[in-house]
Amino acid sequence: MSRRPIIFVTRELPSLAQRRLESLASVEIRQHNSNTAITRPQLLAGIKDADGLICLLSEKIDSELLRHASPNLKVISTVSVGYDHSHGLKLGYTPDVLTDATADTTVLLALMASRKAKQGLESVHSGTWGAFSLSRGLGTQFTDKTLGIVGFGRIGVATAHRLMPFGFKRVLYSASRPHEERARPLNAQFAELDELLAQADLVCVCCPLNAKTQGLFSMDKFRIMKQSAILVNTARGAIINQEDLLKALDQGLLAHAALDVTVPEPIPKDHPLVNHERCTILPHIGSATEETRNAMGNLAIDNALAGVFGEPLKAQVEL
Ligand code: 8YV
Repeated sequence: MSRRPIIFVTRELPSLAQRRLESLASVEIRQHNSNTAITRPQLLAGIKDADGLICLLSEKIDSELLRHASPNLKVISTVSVGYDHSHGLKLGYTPDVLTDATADTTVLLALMASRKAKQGLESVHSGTWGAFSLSRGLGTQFTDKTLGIVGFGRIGVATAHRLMPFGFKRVLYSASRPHEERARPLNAQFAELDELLAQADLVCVCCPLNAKTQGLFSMDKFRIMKQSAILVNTARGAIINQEDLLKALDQGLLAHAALDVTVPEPIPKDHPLVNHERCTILPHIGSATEETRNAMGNLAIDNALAGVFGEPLKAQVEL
């Protein structure tokens, strides 16, 4: 190629990664430099003559969009571990670097739910804290309970390692197949999902969204869960049927749902789940630390550079 390859970037990257991006000499960077979401026409215009694309998961790259892309477009580099994009081109993603931050967020939500942090925070903010009570606002603890991990990949395993020191007596995991090596240090047992749901006191959803997991948590699953169980989802909103979740919470089929991911995102502030006293929602902050977002940005840059120069990507989605 006689000219420098063009990489189109749909968003400003975290500061360190952004600085690196701006210092690249071997490629021409074109960037949608606003912190607001890129519109579809802007995205179409951006990829018209690009050789590589760095984008977010929320900017769904579908086949219609790819038809408008430059014939030179060689690589899509998503700044996410999730890759529910259209395939057909080399697709880079950012696994591993966000495992710790996402597992940390799962622990955060599990503790918030078990210790009724939402209620506590609301009482502080509304001035209804009141006199000290030995019996009000009591949560539960994890000592001697059963932990259930749904999806035993990097994030599921890291979550189990973080949670076991809280005193769980055992950990069950469900996955498409047993993972004996990953399970051994945790003494974790493989279980069918229904068996896991019947026994777990804390259920952490750590599986990818795909045709099998879309709407996986619906009424039939909530009916199996313990009424005292806590459900945490840091994976994808669409894995849970939210209408069913609302009904299940109203009917007391589970104790609390703590979600970092919802459908849609952002979830409207008047959505019944937002205002439900037994539902805690965070605004998709799973990977939102300085360290992790910079590492994701850097890995996305590495993937894009490798793609435009015809080299193997550091982290390529294998389909
Ligand atoms: C991203 C995520 O920050 O990596 C993922 O799959 O959900 C988050 O870590 C977000 O999707 C931005 O692309």
